[in-house]
Amino acid sequence: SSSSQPVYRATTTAPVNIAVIKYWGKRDVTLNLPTNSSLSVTLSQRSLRTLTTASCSANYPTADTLSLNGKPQDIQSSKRTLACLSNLRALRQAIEDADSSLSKLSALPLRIVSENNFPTAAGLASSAAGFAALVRAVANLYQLPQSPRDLSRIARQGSGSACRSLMGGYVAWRTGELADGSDSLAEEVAPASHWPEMRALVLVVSAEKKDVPSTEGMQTTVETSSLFATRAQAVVPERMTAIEEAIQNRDFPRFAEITMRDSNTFHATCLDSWPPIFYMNDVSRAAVRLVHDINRAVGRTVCAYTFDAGPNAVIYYEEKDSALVAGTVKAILGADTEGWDGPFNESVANVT
Ligand code: 2P0
Repeated sequence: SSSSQPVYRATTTAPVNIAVIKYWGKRDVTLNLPTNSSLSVTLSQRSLRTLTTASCSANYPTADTLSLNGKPQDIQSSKRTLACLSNLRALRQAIEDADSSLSKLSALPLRIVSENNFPTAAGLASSAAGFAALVRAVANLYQLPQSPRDLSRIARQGSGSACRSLMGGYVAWRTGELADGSDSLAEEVAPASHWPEMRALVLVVSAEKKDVPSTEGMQTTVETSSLFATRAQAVVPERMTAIEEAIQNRDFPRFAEITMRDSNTFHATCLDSWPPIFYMNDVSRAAVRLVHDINRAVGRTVCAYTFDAGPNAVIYYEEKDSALVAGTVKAILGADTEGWDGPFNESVANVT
């Protein structure tokens, strides 16, 4: 009977990444090709990660299924999920064609079960960890030989920022030049071990769903902002080179200034969109002022803020300044945590 068929299974986790040079704008919407390169820091998975199990079996109903945090998702209407799965199946099919001793997993329905340990779509990069985990889990299930770099090309089609969550440490997503997107992929600039003192404090200002989803927001910006083209073409390329140098040299003040300036430029293009897009709120702006106040009071740059498509702040600092930075942020903004000092790079605090 069909219930006697085997179930093949693989489980994995994927981290959140927080960009210091922001991805904002697509030159190709279907393939998720960006208008500019971006660079992020991968978080440790201590407090923010997606856990995903992929399985396949002849016992399963014929359609692939996906559940997120216990809720079934309609993957047939998600072109991006379908694109990831069909790419992965094609790679499995190719190794099955080359080796007839392999089980024909590519012919079996998939069941994907995914869980985030943080609020979904609150500007906490849930789609990045989510698609990275989905691609990694199915690639493991299929025992694909592809490298993280190759898999990043697939994850990118799920969500742009997901390509950067397939690697640890400091990761660049190169915009690429080819129309088919084959050269638009992630690459590790430096492993986490290169700069183990780096810390990220995630300030959860609001865990609610964001006003304007990223895909929609970036399209509005591309179509209506006059600042946008300058940022993408003239500003970001120089910042990519400069921040990669700062990372290689573990030059925190330089890393911090570029990070803060690029967050500000990204939010300026949002404000310059028509109608304008507001992601930061009063609490976000209080965090910006506080970071500048701390740096001025100390007389050197010890912390940097960055904001994604939502009001939550991420504050980067080095472990040696943990008491100063996380301690002051906690005292002033009323955040409910302390700076983390351990082998992990991230901590999360509520400041609502
Ligand atoms: C980033 N963000 O670099 C930027 C900064 C938000 C602000 O990548 O449409 O969810 O799925 O490719 O990756 C959020 O956009 O967008 C994002 P899609 P994604 O992290």
